[in-house]
Amino acid sequence: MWYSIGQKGGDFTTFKKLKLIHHSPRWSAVTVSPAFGKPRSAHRGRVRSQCPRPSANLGWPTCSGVRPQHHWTSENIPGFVKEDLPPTLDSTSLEPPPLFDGTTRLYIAYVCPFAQRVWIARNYKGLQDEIKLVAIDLGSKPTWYKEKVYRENKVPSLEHNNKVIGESLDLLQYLEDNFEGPKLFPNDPSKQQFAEELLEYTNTFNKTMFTYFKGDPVKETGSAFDYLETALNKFEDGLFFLGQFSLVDIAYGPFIGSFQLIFHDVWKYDITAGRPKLGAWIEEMNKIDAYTQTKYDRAKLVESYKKRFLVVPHTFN
Ligand SMILES: N[C@@H](CCC(=O)N[C@@H](CS)C(=O)NCC(=O)O)C(=O)O
Repeated sequence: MWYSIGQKGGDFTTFKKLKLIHHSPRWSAVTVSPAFGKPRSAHRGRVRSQCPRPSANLGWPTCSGVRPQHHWTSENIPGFVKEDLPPTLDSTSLEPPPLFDGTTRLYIAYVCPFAQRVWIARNYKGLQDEIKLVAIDLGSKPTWYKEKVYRENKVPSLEHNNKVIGESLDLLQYLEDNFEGPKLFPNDPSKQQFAEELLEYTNTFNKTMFTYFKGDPVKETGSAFDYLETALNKFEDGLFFLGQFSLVDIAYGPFIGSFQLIFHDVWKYDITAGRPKLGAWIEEMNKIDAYTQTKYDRAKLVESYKKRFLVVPHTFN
């Protein structure tokens, strides 16, 4: 029932896989670099304990079933420090990191919103020591990335348990299933259902934006932002899409954050005007260190979007 004809590629494909994760205990649909053997079930990774460590139990209900009302910020994580980010590796980097040496690595590009999704989840779950970042220059990739790490040659990808997997939405779920930390997917079935709807919409949302950047974006994208405004009205127990912070916020955060800047800088348009819920959501997101620490330099981001979407025809996915 998840294989609708006529919708292929991008995040929709990813979303179908996400559904499988939730409904099949034998799910094995993660993207695995063919260079490194047959796809294997994500659940064969490290077995997550039923009760995350107490200090991490600040997200979705886990053992207690009681939903905490706060999320991680630098104020409530003892000893929380800003991470020193690794340098970006480009084509002058001749050797990959020591692959499959037992280290878990998240390959990202600082400018990439898809990679940012997974990076945020890794930060929020407090996995900075457990998952090392490797930053790639998308404009001048090291040749070893495609040859030895991830044949798709895209970011993000995650090296874990002797395999490399990709697709940002799959990876959000993979972190949820295989690592400790605050839960990012709700237990409440009505929230789960809405989460699925919103995750499915991410692809449409992003495509709408990228398509109309070259037209009249303020006019043409209004309904997509209105969709989000309506969605943010659904649950009243918090300012996030499902009330409490979840992987839905992570899926949208990097994109909405970037679009807000681009609309402001290029078209002098405030995407939150007349959309109070969206404004409040952005404000709330900006209180979450796990997210703000992944934000790219504003001027460079705008420049990169202008180059990529406003001058030459694009292929983002
Ligand atoms: N559907 C993928 C999309 C990933 C993607 O398109 N990443 C871009 C960077 S933002 C990429 O690596 N593109 C290849 C390139 O630029 O050479 C996901 O959700 O992870």
